[in-house]
Amino acid sequence: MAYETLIADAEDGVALITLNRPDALNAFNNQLMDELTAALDRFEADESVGCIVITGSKKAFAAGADIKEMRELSYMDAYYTDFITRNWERASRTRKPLIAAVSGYALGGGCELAMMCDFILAADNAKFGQPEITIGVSPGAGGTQRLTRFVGKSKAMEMCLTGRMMDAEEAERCGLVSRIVPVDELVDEAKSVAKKIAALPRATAMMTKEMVNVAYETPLSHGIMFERRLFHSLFATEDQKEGMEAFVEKRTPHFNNR
Ligand code: DAK
Repeated sequence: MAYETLIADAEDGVALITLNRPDALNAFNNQLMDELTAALDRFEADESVGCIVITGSKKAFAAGADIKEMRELSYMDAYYTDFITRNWERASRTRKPLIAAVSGYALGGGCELAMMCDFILAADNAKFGQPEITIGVSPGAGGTQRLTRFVGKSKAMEMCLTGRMMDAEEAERCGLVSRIVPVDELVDEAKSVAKKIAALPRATAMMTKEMVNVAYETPLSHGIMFERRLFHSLFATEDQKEGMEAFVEKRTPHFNNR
């Protein structure tokens, strides 16, 4: 598929999706969401890919949903067309590890998309925010829920109620991002982390991701039980045998993703 709003490539086990609507600071219109969905579908199906990175430009990861596209919508339009709901949760349903490499603005839907990824690497110029209230709406793609789980009620409430942006340092301090990287090194660093993940046993990575995600969705006791069951099942994989044998034999493991 030829893309017009993003660039998608894969090499060395890593897929890189670069959002590319520079004139609108990568704001999400229907076309971009369709193309992002298609790219994620494609890389999930591509056996050579073990990890996916989503990034934007230096100035903007994404400035949110396209305000120009949605400003005329009526309530009835939004409700009956299930406005931009159709493919919005696609990123959060990705089974392979998915990293957001964020430089510049990640606002509204941009912040929400980053939070749907498994973790966020932030450039030192990154700015996160849920400014929807300043244009008369609320976060609509999970921002009130995910931001609260990431940073706690007080900060999430302040950000959603005021639209204030937080910089990369504050985002790292409060656990929204895993770490900060100089802006010029962000994409290379994200690719290198992704390459490391892609070289590890695929099923183990996918199941580990499921386990961590379950921690967000269920009471702790259910999450622990879910983790236990999937942990047991990993003893059915060839890579578990290889990994542990290699450890005991003091050699490098050769995983085959089985
Ligand atoms: N939409 C459309 N165009 C945008 C845009 C946006 N979100 N953000 C920026 N642009 C455009 C600007 O209009 C401008 O275009 P021209 O005027 O040159 O034609 C160009 O990008 C450059 O922007 P600025 O001139 O404003 O650049 P500055 O450096 O001065 O400011 C800024 C950068 C990021 C601070 C500013 O552009 C800004 O505040 N942008 C809007 C941020 C925002 O309010 N975002 C939240 C949008 S609401 C849902 C799923 C998702 C959503 C809701 C529901 N469901 C699944 C139900 C999401 C909603 C949202 O994200």
